[in-house]
Formats: sequence, structure tokens, C-alpha cells
Amino acid sequence: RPTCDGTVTFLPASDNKKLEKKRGPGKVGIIVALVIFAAILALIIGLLVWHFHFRKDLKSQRIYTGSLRITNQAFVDAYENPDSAEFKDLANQVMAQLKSMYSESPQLSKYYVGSKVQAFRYVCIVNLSLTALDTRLFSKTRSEYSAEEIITSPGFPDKPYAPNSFVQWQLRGDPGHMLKLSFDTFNLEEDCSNDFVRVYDSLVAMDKHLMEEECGFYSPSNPLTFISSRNVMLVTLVTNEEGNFPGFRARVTQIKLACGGKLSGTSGSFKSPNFPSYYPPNTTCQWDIEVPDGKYVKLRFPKFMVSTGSLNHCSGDYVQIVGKSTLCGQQLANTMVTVNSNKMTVVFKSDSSQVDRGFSATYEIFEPTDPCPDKFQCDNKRCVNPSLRCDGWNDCGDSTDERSCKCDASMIQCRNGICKPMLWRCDGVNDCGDDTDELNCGCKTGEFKCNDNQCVSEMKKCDRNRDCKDGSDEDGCSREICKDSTFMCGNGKCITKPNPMCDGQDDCDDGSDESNCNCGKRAYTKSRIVGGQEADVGEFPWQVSLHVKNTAHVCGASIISERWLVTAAHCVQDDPKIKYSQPGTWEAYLGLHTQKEKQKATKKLLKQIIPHKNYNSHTYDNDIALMELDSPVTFSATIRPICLPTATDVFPAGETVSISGWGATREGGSGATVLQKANVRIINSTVCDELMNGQITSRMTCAGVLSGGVDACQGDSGGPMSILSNERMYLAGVVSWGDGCARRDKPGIYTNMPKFRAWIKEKTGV
Ligand code: 4AZ
Repeated sequence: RPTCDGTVTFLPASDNKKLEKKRGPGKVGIIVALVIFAAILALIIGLLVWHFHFRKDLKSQRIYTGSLRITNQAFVDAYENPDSAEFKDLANQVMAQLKSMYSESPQLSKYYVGSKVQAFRYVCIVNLSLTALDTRLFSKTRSEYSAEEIITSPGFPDKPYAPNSFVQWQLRGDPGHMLKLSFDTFNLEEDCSNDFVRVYDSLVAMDKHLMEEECGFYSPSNPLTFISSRNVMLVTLVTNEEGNFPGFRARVTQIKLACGGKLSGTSGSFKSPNFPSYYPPNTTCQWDIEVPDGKYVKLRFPKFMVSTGSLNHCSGDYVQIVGKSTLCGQQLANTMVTVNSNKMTVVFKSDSSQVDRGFSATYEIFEPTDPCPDKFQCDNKRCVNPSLRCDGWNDCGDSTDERSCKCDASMIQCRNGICKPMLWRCDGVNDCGDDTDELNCGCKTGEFKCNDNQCVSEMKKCDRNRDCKDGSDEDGCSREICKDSTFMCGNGKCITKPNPMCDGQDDCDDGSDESNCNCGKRAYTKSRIVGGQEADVGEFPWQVSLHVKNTAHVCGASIISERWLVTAAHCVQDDPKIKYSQPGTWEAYLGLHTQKEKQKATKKLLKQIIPHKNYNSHTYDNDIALMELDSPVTFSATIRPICLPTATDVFPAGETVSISGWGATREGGSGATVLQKANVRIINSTVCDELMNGQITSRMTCAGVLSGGVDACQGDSGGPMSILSNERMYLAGVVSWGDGCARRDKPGIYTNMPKFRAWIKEKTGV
């Protein structure tokens, strides 16, 4: 874009003395100076006049699109073809008429440059509507295609798309057909205000026909497809000056699409057109369900994503269960509607713009007298498995499965009749809702309180027996054999130096403090089986706490070498207030145990941050980033690297892994002070993809406890998922995302490290 700014820089004189005034000017000198001054003034005035009056390219340019109704012409098929003589003739007439209309108006004529007719179509159109387009929508190249084509962004797949470009594809199929656009590759810049693709349900770029604007990356396993409501579609690609990506490839096919119909039997299913991809605009489908006489119908929506419209209240697209309710927006999985009749009518309606992925629905019958055979009936009419009653989780959605419970020994009996896992007793959080789980939490005098809140006799502390279930009665005990020492060498000799392991100095005579100092080893070998508790000092020596300078812990990270940390890309994305992508924003605490004792840890500043270039902020795909420390760290007992898995490693489902971090100890809760650890299991990716509604890519690994209760949470992001293999700990994953925390059937999602082994090597040499 041309700029009107001008700056003048005065260069320093090479020899100031030469410029010194020697004597005053004579008469001739004054006249010459005046003539030169007048000439310069005239030149400046001339330039200004030219600049503001004649330089058309400096004027701000706008393109308006709109439609006109032609009332005195019969529509002929040739008008559909922009190359036909009939099209050209009518287009010329329209352009001439527009030109004469604008030139008659003194206000408009000075702004009007020209018009171009893009298409004619036979249907009623609004009288005249004009919409200002994005100022970048200046067509530099333009192509027209008919249906049954492959369209690609310019340069694809050999080179990235060009900067500052606008390309559009007008797609036209045979009358009576719809067009289906399926992207098999879609990889654009993340930020839609820079580069974007828009898909319109018309041949011209009008907002009211905009189906969707897309940017970023879509994996082929979650492909984007769009369907138009008629035989035309417009695809536009707009790019700005920076950040050019590979682009897209899409197939255009002609289809005929029918939806709705009559459904019968005792159960069945149906879905919105093109589900699980985008439904077409301007579409109405009606399903008439009729089940055997005397039975009632129950309808469930496993998935439901329907655009709400600008006014909300289902003013855009909606699903109506006639006589019962109208649904739109995003609904919880398995939202249910019942009718006390053997007939149900379901209508789906989409308006002219803004589409979404739609819904899937299943229906089944129920007996009016026994609505939940062999199941528990919630107050909201849902039926849940009886085994889910009184398990501490709200399975009904209205908590009625957790009322009036008799709890078993593994649960706390709350006074209000609900049960909560014993694990949550005396943890400072009111889980019961009436504080029952937080009463009587102290131990009697003469008793020791274990880390898991169990009380054991004080006499049992440091008696070399693990009396607390978590062994915490034997933590931190000094042993006679190395009294007041922190380290016993391989030959049994005690040394008093704190953390002598792997600090680069031979402290033990036998060198045992400096042997095995490479990755994945702990200085302190003790470890426990846990379900969310404090880690031991040095148990995760690769764990890092990333703070925004002088504020608080934000994310975790893992040490992989003296210079490099691995974290999550989503931890280093800028927001309007904080430049998380800048190394200067951060300080990294290595060897930290409790956030209260930062002074005991090693603080490092960062030299650079390398987020993965294909990180997708919508899908969290490729959620990984590298951080280089500004100076190498010296390893010690509490600061050590974790081993990286090789590219071919697979972590089988069912394998136990450890997660650690200072994140929230409850969904929506606050962060932990002392480093927490938990053991979870790897979950099969196909199962996980099902549970997470198809959002899992091959760059993600799932781990968790499907019954809920153990998980990573907000603030653990970027931290390690560590796995033991051949007596070393390996970085199996990086904490990435999840649907809340520790919910039933909602595993934690981790970045799948083997997929990034080569990338780490390339970027760091590690
Ligand atoms: C987070 O917001 C986050 N339950 C991290 C992990 C999980 C959820 C949220 C997994 O950083």
C-alpha cells in the first residue's frame, strides 16, 4: 500500500570547517538566492498539486459488490455462461447504465471508477444492495472454473501462496445440482485477519451468502467440506504481506442432495446433510418419526453444532422438535428430548449464511410405564447405567444419580447424601458441598499426619517401615549411616555436600556421584504409585516452572539438554496483554520443588523460543515449542534432562506414565504450591478420538483414568508426561489440552513426542 509519509534525513557534513561562513553575501548573491528560493517553492507547490490531485493510485480504493434486478429481460440459459455473446451483451448494457447513473450524480461521479458484471442468475434478488468489501479484496488474479475440478491455491504444492493476493474461483454446476467443495489439504496462516479462505453460497462475495471463513490447518483426518444450496459457489483466497503457507487443494463435485424422510421401527438414526462436515445453507429437512402404537419416542443428539445466527435465540439455523423444543448452537453430547406420543417430527432449517457442522441424532422407543428399563431414571428423564449411581460423578447432568446414596468404603459419605472419592478427604476443597469431607482432618496428639492425610503413631515416623500408605512417614529421615549427610557414595562413604550428583565435580572417591549422569535418571531413586499427590524433591528433575517475569507460574516445561527446554506451543502464543512469544517475557525455574522457595531453584532467562510452525490454535495440533536458555545450566541432583524417545517409539495403550506440574488441583481451581505428580495410563487413540469427538490427530497422545479423578489441568501445560523404560525416564508427551480436568471419559491430551524427534534434532541438535 503506498504511504503518504515523508521523512527527511540530514546527513552530517564531512568537514564542518568548509561550511563556515567566511563573509556576508553580495547583492548578486541575494538575487540568486531569491531566484533559487522561488524555483524551489514553485517545485514544491507543483509536487503537492500532482500528489493530491492527479495521483489516482494514492486515493483509497474500495470495491463494492451488489446485485440489481433486471425486470425487462427474459432469462436465457446463455446468461449462465460469461463467455457467451448474450452474457457480454447484457453485461455491457448493465455497465453502461451504471456508468450513466453514477455520472449524473455530482456527489458520486467523482468516486466512481467502473463496474464489472460477475454473474446473472434467475431468481428474485433484492432491489439493490451494496456491501463494502475487505479493502484487501482487490482482484489481482482471477480464474473461473466449472464444476468437477480440482482447485488449488496458486503455486500449490510446489511453493507457498503469494503475499498480498486476492484470488477467486467462481464455480458453477449444472442446473438442479449442488456443489460440494472438499479440501484434502488446508494449511494457511493461523490468524484469519492475515490470510483466509471464504466460501460463499453465491457467485459474488456478499456477506449474507458467506458460508464460512477459514484459516489455519485442517488435518486430512478432519477434512473440511462445504455444500452450496444451488449450482454456484464462490471461493476466495486473501493473503497479506507476510507468513505465506503451503495453501490448499480442493475437489469440486456436483451432487444432488436429499434430506429428511419418514422413519419408523423401534430405533434408528439420522443426521444433518453432509455431517460431520458443514451442512449447506438455505436448506430445510424434515424427519417424521413414527414408532409402534402405544410406545413413546426418545431422541438423543450425540453431536450438535448448529449456527445460532447473529441475534442468538436460534434466529439463524435450528433444529425444531415440533411441539416440544427448538435447539441451536452447541449442545452437550447426548442432549435428549422425549415426546409422550408415538410420533415425533424433527425439522432442520439453515438460513442463507454461516453454516456449521450440524448434528447426528438417534431415536428409540420407551414404554410409557417403564421409561428406563434396567436403568436408573434421572429427574431430567435420562437413563443412566445403575453402576454410575453414587460414584461421585454427575452422570445425569442434573446430579439426581448422586442423591440419597449409601457410599462404599472407598467413598466419603457426605451428610447431604452424596458420595465423593476418599482421595479428596481433607484436601482443603469442599467436594461434598456441605464440608463433610473437610471435617475432622487433624490427627490426635502423638499422631503423625501422612501426606495422604492418614494418621499414624508419631513413634512410627522414621522407623524404616512404611506405615503411611504413601510412605510419607519415612520421608526426609536422616539415617545413622550418613547422619547429616545428603548423599551416600557407591562405596558407602557419606559426603556432606548438598546435591553432589552430576555437578561436574568428583565428590566421591569412587566417582559414583558423577557416573550415569545422562538423561532420564533421578538422583533420588525412591518413587511411589499415586493418584495425585506431592512429588518428592528431585523426583522429576527435568520439570521446569515457566513464570512470566516477576509474576507467577504459567506453564511447565522439560529439560532436554543443558541449553534446551521443551514446552507447549499454546504456552507461547501472544495475547493482547502479554507477549508470550518473546523470550524476554519469561523466566524459567529449574530444580524447583515448591513455588514458595524459588530462591532455592536455578533461575534462567531465555535466548529464543521456537514454536512449531504448524501449531494450530483451534485444534491444538502440533502443540510443541522449544526454549533456548540464555546460558547452559549445570546439572545437579534436582536439575537433569529427560531422555527423548526415538521417532519410532510407540507407547502402548495401558502403559503407566507419570504426569507432574504445579497446575490446578481441581478443574477451575488454583495452582499447586508444591510440585504434584500422578500416574495415569496411555489410552488407545481410536477410543480417545471417539471420546473426544474426533479431535485427536496423530500428533496427540491420550492418557488418563477413564473413571475420572486423575489428570493434568490448567497450569500443567507444557510439562512432562514421563514414562519409565529400561530404567530411564523418557518424555512421552507434553501436557497439551483436555475437556475440563479429570472428568469421566475425558482423558488428558498430550503432544505425541516421537512425532517431533526429528524436528527437535533439526532445531536444537539434541
Ligand atoms: C490447560 O488449560 C489444560 N485435562 C491442560 C491439561 C488439561 C486441561 C487443561 C487436561 O492448560
